[in-house]
Amino acid sequence: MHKSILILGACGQIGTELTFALRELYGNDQVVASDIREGSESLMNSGPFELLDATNYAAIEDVVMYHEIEEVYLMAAMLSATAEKFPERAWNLNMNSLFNVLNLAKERKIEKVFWPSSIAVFGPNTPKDNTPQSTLMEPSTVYGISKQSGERWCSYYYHKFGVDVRSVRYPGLISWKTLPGGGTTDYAIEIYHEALNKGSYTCFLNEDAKLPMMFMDDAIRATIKLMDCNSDQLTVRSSYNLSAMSLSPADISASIKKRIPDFKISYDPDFRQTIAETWPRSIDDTKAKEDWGWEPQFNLENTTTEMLKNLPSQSF
Ligand code: AKB
Repeated sequence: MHKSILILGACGQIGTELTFALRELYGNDQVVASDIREGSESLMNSGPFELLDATNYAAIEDVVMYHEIEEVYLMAAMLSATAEKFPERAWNLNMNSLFNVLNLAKERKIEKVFWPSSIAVFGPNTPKDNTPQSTLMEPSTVYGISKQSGERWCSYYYHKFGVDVRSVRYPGLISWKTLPGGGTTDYAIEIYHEALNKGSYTCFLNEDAKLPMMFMDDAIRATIKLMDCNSDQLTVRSSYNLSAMSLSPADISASIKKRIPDFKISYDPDFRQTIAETWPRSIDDTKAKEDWGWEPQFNLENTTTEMLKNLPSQSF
């Protein structure tokens, strides 16, 4: 099927894998990767790439027009831990980039938008277990506030201007191809790296800090599936809850120990523990299942197998 796609933030943790997956599906030349910096050699060499600042409307518009783009995936964002250090920069990046793509769609220069939300939209007063799709949301982090505002704007642009914007609330994502940067759930990747490289890991969250998590392959599949379905299947235009597993550092450590018995973990929680305490432990994603047939494929055991099998071949 012919489809021309632009990915903003293509060199990040999700953007990299999404670019590869979409290029595999629609052809290398159909998927334009873009970022404010260059990415890995394999990403840069596998198809068109544009150096692009997602906060610059005119620059995005130029690229959209030049490549005759129909769909935009906006993956550029500042994540939870970094955003606490640079609140205004985080707000500017996370909100202005979203307005840019929503306005391009409103002006009918593009047809469809994907924008990622996060479990960070929930806050300390949200029910923590099996968190419903619609519930009390009072995010207490800079990142969470930007994501919740973003959800409201997506819904507004859909209802007011007919903009076809689609979104999921990603849990923490575990991946081996690209390192994450600046998130509260990054420990779940660092732990595998250090298990292989050092045999031990000091975790910045408490051992029992349970959070919703997902293997990257599932997240990419969910993203593409949501973007592929008919618009009239979708009843949620803010963002869909999405769930796969609920994990604490102790759970991941136990799973690693089954394969690396000498692995040792210690705990030295920092400010990210405070962030984690405001997020849900588990998520109810019934709506995503009902509306567009979402079903995860990875649990902790096959995630650990994939991570320990693939990480040694990766050089960062
Ligand atoms: C983060 O930890 O900030 C992200 C997220 C859950 O959105 N991984």
